[in-house]
Amino acid sequence: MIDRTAPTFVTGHRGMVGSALVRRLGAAGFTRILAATRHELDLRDQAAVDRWFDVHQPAYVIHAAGTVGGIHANASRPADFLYDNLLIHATVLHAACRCRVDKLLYLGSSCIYPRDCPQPIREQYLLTGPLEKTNEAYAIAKIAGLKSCEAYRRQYGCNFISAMPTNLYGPNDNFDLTSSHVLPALMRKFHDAAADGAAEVAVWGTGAPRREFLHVDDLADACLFLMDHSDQEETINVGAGEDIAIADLARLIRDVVCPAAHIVFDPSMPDGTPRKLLDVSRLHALGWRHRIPLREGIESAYQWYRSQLPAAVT
Ligand code: GFB
Repeated sequence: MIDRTAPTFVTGHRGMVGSALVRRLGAAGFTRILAATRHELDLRDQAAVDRWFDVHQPAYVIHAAGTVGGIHANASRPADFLYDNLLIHATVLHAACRCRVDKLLYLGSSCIYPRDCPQPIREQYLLTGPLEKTNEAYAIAKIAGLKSCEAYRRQYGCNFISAMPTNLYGPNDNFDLTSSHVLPALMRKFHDAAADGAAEVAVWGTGAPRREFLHVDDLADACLFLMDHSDQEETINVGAGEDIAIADLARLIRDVVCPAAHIVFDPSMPDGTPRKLLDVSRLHALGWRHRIPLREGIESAYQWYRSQLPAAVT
């Protein structure tokens, strides 16, 4: 187990993943969780990141920061996604190596795997085929980060490990309809439909693509588990092990949020990858499994969403 009293830096602590990590580490008794807002530290600035590491001397780093978004944000802002993420991963890994941190966990994304992978997707399928076009830029930056972890291990002996989470959801998700992922977007659309008395909710694409969803609290738990129990170079998929068609996800969210709404599909919007189900047998073999079933997770995420709204619109 890693030392609960050692300084532990969570990058991106205001985001959905970073904030879940801070909650999880706090519950596990970590006494020195380090964090920096975007305003305090621009992770794209190597000199600033080096200075920050010199001053704070983290023993551990969980690297959850990044410029992220759903299919539309990825497809419309590829330069930002590539630039920000290439830099953010490069600066943090380089500073962590320079400061000789004891261990770093790098978080990737299931979109790093080839678009038309056999399913479920095993870790060894990385770089065996072309990427999905809608998120190619983001995926390339994420692959560069993953390969950097391997390179720092080989050249400098750094204990950098990595995990590849599936699509995530939960508290502190992004609910902006142009930049969010599907689950928070649909939650908001159905909520707004209930509030406005609207009969129809538009679901992008055909509804046929399949996605796997993991509650972010499960991901945070898996991250702590890997920090405690894995030192291996090979990346590890983190998922729930089952997927669902977007049309069925829409029905599930409708049932929780606004059962009266009618779903209409908008085929002018992209479907993206047809299917993205991770093979999680490597993680299961280490002894970790997710706990939060999808419907229960959606119900609790919806409660959280409502708790954030002004009283008049909940
Ligand atoms: O979650 P999502 O934006 O990202 O979309 P990806 C998943 C599927 O849901 C796509 C459909 O087929 C969307 O067309 N969808 C239906 C919607 N209605 C909506 C809606 O209202 N909003 C959104 N956003 N989607 C992202 C990647 O891919 O997943 C990233 O772009 C990253 O790089 C992330 O990997 C986890 O699963 O397609």
